[in-house]
Amino acid sequence: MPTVHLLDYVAGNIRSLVNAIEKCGWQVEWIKTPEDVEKADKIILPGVGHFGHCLNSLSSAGYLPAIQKHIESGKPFFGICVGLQALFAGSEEASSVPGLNLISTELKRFSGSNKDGSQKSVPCIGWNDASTLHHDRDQDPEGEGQSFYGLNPGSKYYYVHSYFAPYLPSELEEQGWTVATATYGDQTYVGAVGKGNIFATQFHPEKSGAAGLRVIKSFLEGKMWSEAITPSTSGNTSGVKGVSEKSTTDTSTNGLTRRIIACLDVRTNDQGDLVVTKGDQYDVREKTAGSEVRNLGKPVEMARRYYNQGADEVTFLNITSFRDCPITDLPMLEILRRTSETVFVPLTIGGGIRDMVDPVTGEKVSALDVAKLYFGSGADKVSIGSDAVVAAEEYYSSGKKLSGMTSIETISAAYGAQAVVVSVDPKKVFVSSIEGRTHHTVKTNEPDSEGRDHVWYACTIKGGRETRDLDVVQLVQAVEAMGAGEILLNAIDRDGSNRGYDLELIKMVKNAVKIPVIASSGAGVPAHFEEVFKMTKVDAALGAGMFHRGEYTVAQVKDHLGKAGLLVRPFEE
Ligand code: 1PR
Repeated sequence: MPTVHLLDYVAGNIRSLVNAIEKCGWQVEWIKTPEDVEKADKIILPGVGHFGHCLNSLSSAGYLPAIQKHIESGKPFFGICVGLQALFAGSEEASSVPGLNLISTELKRFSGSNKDGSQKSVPCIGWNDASTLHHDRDQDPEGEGQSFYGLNPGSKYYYVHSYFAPYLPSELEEQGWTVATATYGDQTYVGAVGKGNIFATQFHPEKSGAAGLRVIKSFLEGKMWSEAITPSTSGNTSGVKGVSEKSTTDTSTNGLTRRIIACLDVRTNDQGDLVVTKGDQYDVREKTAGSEVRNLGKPVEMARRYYNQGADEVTFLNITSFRDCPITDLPMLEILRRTSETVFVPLTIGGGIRDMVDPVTGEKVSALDVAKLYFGSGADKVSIGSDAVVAAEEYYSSGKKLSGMTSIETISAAYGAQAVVVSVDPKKVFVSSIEGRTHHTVKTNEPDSEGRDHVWYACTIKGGRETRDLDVVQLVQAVEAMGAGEILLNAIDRDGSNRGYDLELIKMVKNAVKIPVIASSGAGVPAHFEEVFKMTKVDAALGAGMFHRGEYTVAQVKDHLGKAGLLVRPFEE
């Protein structure tokens, strides 16, 4: 097998990149010292998290001059995400830290609002283009009707970032660069860029399904230009093919596709096997004699099935994680390792991300160490539930002081906000009026049997087993301040009900934060996804039971959305 060298200098969360490279028929060798850079032929520099942290780590370990030399010698270089940003002069994220300055532009932070006053979530998380090719044909006659490193105009790629390299027309082309752009709201930026032996993408090709694997393969095989291809789409072709034409009417997404997430609640059943289960209002036991844990299938197989149906992300929640277990036996590690071998879209893992004491060794293990294990096994994001509620309570009782020690803060500082999801399990509390309420309370269109027509949403911990005196708005605002990058918004009253999402809850939370919000709980038919996207400004929608029970596929949901004029990612093989 041919070899490519990978420089994993800080984060260690690049298992899926290794898997993607291996899927393309190459093997990975690690760069462990700057001297290794000299010996390498092709280098990939993945980057994650904070620009300053990445560049400083590279610099203090002596890698920057080695990379510079590698590039100057004409050997192939591929930078991914912060690996692309490293090519630029610097970034607003850390203004005193210089980049490699191969491109003199400074990276900027996305603004949360567009010039027309419409809003956009930051970080930008989702699928976008890298297709509009800008290329100076006088300098380099190639490129006419050709694909640049396998990039395809019909394809979508997975981006997750708060900072971007602004695209300034013709500036880069005049210097011989070829640029593929993406647009988020009113800001057009560099999605991919290349010149000679250098290539870099802001998006994550290893997380961009078949479209991304094509890009990695093109780099590995040294195919800067190749015949443009019409990607083969299958399974969910009908609606999805029609989507691109209709999608022009879907203008409220800031350019991203409507993100559909398949969620697998996982726990050990009474026989000791890890199974995918699904509750009704979080009760996962059958209503028959024996009240067994509902067993809907095997986690790895099901994740693969949803990937093949076109799911844009897969989330695993270990729902009995409040029980301590030895760190080396964390049940989801193996599931992640195996899933990330064949599933090339983002994987989130939730359950048990908190400081803990190993029940066998008695050793203290920090939330960051737990998260590290998951990232090292193939997770892209970790989702924090109970621990976030406790941290938010402490945040308010200390007069909104950040301790810097919470799981959210420590993981966000090391891996970036985009890697930290907070999973919220709110429960409705009915009250007669807004008067005298200290909690964020709204009027509801669905009063309870006693006619009370106002509600607030109480946060719960331990999978809904304990209700706290903290409302959902307080929680999401606190975790946003701590550095969470996304909210996974469940609703215990809707969970497993097939009645559709709780739109009142979603609107309330969306209005309270700038970070992306994922709607969850209640999806029973594809029209519920259409409803939540059309009636709220939610960033993504998650489904579980309707997929697990085989009532609908992810592809059918996307077909439905496409026919309803909403922009979805075409599934490619
Ligand atoms: O508190 O950090 O250890 O995390 C525990 C995680 O496990 C939390 O994210 C919590 O939401 C989840 N959890 C705990 N108990 C349950 C349970 O069901 N008994 N599941 C549970 C939460 C909710 C959704 C579900 C949607 C969609 N599951 O993820 O998939 O409601 O369902 P639907 O489409 O079928 O309606 P920690």
